[in-house]
Amino acid sequence: MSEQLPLSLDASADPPTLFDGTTRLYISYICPYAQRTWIARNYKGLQDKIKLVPINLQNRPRWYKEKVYPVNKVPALEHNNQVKGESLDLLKYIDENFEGPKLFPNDPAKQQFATELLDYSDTFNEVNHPAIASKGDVPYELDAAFDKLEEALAKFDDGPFFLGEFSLVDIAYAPFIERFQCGFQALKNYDITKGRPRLAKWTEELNKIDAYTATKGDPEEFLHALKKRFGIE
Ligand SMILES: N[C@@H](CCC(=O)N[C@@H](CS)C(=O)NCC(=O)O)C(=O)O
Repeated sequence: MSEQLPLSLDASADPPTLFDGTTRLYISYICPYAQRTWIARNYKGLQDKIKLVPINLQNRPRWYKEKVYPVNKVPALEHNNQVKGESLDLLKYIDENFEGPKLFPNDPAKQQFATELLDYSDTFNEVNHPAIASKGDVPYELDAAFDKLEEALAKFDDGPFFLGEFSLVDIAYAPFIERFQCGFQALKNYDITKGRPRLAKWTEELNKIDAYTATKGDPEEFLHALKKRFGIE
């Protein structure tokens, strides 16, 4: 049965009873960084152990910055009387500190490749964002960035994911690829999976994972947010 998602808390909402022993994951439904941690929580089957607390970023409650996470961004995890942030750090933290299927492999070759791909994820996003706003065809750098992913998917052949089996690397990329796939198709008529069979298979297999599909956003909302962010008519 799918989880009943809580409503986002805005400036008028009271804070939760902080540091009462409840583990809370502060997210925003529209934030790709937060989505990473939400997928990890779902995949490890921690729906009853980690409570989702969605925040309305446009009309944020003051207590979030003042009492929960002074950095004032999502995601943040309240656990064991501490609040931690940064989505990639949180993926590892959730994997190491909670039960459920492992997201980080034991194989040293896979661990090393995971580190490389996680390090590359910010660069990948930095190439994609201006490409969406660029005039005319997509720039060469964008093709190269997706070709790099296609190549990475060839490295381990024991499954369709970056490290073969599903891992935190897929989780790190999924929310962004979801948005870029939709944005490039709608705004540039560019299909990121065309001529990239491994990436096509990756998206197909990803979309069979409930932990991920339960977190997917509305494509219309993505487009609206992208157009607003980049001033596209
Ligand atoms: N590096 C951070 C980035 C998190 C982030 O930028 N979150 C955005 C929402 S998608 C946010 O909270 N923005 C609020 C703000 O900057 O005021 C991570 O990976 O967790």
